[in-house]
Amino acid sequence: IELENDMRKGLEREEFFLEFQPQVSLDSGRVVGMEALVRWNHPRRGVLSPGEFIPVAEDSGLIVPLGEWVLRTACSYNKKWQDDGYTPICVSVNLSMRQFRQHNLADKVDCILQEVGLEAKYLELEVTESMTFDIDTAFEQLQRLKRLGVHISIDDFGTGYSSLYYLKTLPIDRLKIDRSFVKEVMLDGSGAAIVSTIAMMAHHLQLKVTAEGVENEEQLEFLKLQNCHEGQGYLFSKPVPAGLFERRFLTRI
Ligand code: G
Ligand code: G
Ligand code: MN
Ligand code: NA
Repeated sequence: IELENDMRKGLEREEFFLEFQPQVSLDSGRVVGMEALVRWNHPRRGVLSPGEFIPVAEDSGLIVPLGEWVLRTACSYNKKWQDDGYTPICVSVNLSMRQFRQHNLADKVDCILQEVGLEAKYLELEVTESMTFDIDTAFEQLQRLKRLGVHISIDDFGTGYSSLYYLKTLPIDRLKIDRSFVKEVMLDGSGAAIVSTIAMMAHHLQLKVTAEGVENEEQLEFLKLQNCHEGQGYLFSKPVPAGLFERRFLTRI
């Protein structure tokens, strides 16, 4: 409850900020995207990570205004960087279950894109498998978002429940292989088998594949051999504040 009240004030006082983690094309080595990750500079506790406050935000419903703030802010940075002459890249934003259940989500996303002036193709929304459990509702919601022109990815793929039927039916663009599988690719048979199977399946379904949690060169080489399109992880960079992301990863046209 205390954290909930702090969060309400924190939203007004602009205590939240974003970090960005680069998403790298495994073909070219270029940064082709970035994931926006929210942090909270709490006045007494210091910087909190999402694991420490997203659950509270979910339970209290504050995730809705916070999620809108994240979307608007992530889109604003992306638009500003385009206006400043950097090569355009796509920004990925995580959606929470509560946001995904809102009937007017697509309208809100559309409003934010209009307001900010960002083309929809430069925004990707990340949902988890658990959000697609009710397939009819998920289909409708994703369809509304797709009609705007934004991309959709399934985050932490492989850790939840998605039947192959879901993957075939839902209008999604990308699978992000959960980092727990990537971590194990060089250790034993199963991590490698799971990653290569997901990558192959994604290719057949014409979905893009991103490997999460890429931490070393051995993993990177394996992922390239499996034709993963993109990688994200500490090997390239941890999530960094906007200014540092701009200096380190954005390139001129
Ligand atoms: O940021 P970190 O690197 O600690 O991320 C931890 C978790 O928090 C991840 O699972 C990520 O998906 C989630 N997360 C980060 N930012 C957001 C956000 O803006 N909204 C939601 N719903 N989850 C987020
Ligand atoms: O669940 P989601 O994928 O949205 O969350 C991203 C989370 O993964 C963040 O907490 C981020 O800090 C973390 N992360 C990003 N790259 C790596 C990595 O290479 N290794 C590990 N262990 N965590 C990572
Ligand atoms: Mn994510
Ligand atoms: Na993930």
